[in-house]
Amino acid sequence: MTKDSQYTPPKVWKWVSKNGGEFAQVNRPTAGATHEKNLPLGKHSLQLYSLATPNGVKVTVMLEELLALGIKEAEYDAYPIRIRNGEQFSSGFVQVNPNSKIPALLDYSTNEPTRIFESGAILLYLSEKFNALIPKNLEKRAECYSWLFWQMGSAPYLGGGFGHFYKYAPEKFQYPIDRFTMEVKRQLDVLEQHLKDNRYICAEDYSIADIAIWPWYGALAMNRLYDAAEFLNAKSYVNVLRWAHEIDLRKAVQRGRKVNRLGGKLNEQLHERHDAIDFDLNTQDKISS
Ligand SMILES: N[C@@H](CCC(=O)N[C@@H](CS)C(=O)NCC(=O)O)C(=O)O
Repeated sequence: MTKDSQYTPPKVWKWVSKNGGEFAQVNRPTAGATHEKNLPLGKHSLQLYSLATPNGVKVTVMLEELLALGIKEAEYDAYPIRIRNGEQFSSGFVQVNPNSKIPALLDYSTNEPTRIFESGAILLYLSEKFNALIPKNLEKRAECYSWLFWQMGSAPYLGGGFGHFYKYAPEKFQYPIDRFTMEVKRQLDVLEQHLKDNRYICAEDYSIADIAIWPWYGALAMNRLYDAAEFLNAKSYVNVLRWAHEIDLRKAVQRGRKVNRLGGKLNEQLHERHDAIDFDLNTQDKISS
């Protein structure tokens, strides 16, 4: 970084909304609703408001995995929230998640509708509600919690740090790219060393820890995130890749990845999901207004 590009922070920071960044239209320093709009409501007990980003995919994969286990109560309606259009700031969405981030879930099967936000909380809630995809034994469960929370703590370095400065920032700066690349490679190595001796994250059983970590680090290693696999020398993380490819073959994962996906190949998009049969229908019919 040259001396000319150095920034001297003012005494009090002021919001410059047009900073040239990809998300400058929606990012803002205040919380709460910007406009009145109710959320759509479908026929199932579980109502998901999300998008097929890594955090969103965790939840749709989880629900598809529960359905694949034969748990019919996990049927759900999933509606896309267009975060680039600011839909996360509607009054309806803010009531479900005051933090205005996808994914957010409403469960109408409880006495009063239960709201759950934060993808990790949603995975835990669903695994406990249906007693599935989480180890039964407490010690193994503890290991699963540790990796789940490891993911929740590490993803902001990967997404908000590395992904932001490597892919989305209006200019490329070496300092933040070096800082976050170092951390992301360290995290990949944590996984690499762990997966050398373990088939899945919590040893022998596929669990919510895999479901949380795969859409981030699995996608990164398979070059589906930030187009950064070569830059990160992802091929050197052979056990992460072995694990990522194994999970990628799961039918429920393939279904979950499509739900609320608004871009990319048409046959990989299912804008709204209300029934299993929706996967077989023309996705154009599912485009919501
Ligand atoms: N810790 C949250 C993070 C969720 C998150 O960052 N969601 C992003 C998409 S992946 C979002 O909604 N961004 C909209 C915004 O920042 O306004 C979780 O895991 O649920």
